[in-house]
Amino acid sequence: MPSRRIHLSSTCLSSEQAGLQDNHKFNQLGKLQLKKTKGFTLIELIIGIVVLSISFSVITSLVIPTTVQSANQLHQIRAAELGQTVMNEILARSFDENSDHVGGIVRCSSSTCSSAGALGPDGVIPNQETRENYNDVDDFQCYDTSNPEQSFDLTCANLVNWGKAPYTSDIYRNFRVAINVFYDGNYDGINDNGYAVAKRIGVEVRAPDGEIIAFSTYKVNF
Ligand SMILES: [Ca+2]
Ligand SMILES: [Ca+2]
Repeated sequence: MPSRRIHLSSTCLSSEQAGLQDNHKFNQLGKLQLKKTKGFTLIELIIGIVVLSISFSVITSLVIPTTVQSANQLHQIRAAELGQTVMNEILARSFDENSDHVGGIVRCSSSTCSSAGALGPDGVIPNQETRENYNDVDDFQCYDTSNPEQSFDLTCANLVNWGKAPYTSDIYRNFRVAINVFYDGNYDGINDNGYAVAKRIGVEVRAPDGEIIAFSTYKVNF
């Protein structure tokens, strides 16, 4: 009999303990639920901001250079178009002021062609040739050999307003052109400083971003 009493007492204690454990679990669950609904801590927010900042800086460093490259490529394409247009206009003219401008059957010689120092627009100001009546390739000479950068601002060859009249659109705004024509009989790109059978025509186009793209070709005295 005593052993049975003890057993009952033991059963009662277990029930109480079970109740306490249930209460403990309930409290823990409540704490968890509270934790879930209380939001981010300050440290979590700071970590999030840092991660976002790093992500944005990576994205920006990838996107911006691509945008700049696209702009550069657009400038290069338009500079090539402008350079080709200028070159075509120059090549449509005769080799020299003293060439036969009609048909080119008779060509000038070393004694009759313009001297190296006389290359450029012919005539004396105010009756000097202008772009509308240039008749030989070196009339377009517009280059300061002592200061090539200055060449882009020279007013000779009427090139300051290149891209405007007679061109109907102003699509080459802020593009500049410099033209250098000289005798170069052995095609080495070096000025012969005297008569030769060929003239080198150099056209440099400066894009709005400052990049200079150079073109060159030769007009031969046929
Ligand atoms: Ca001329
Ligand atoms: Ca000339």
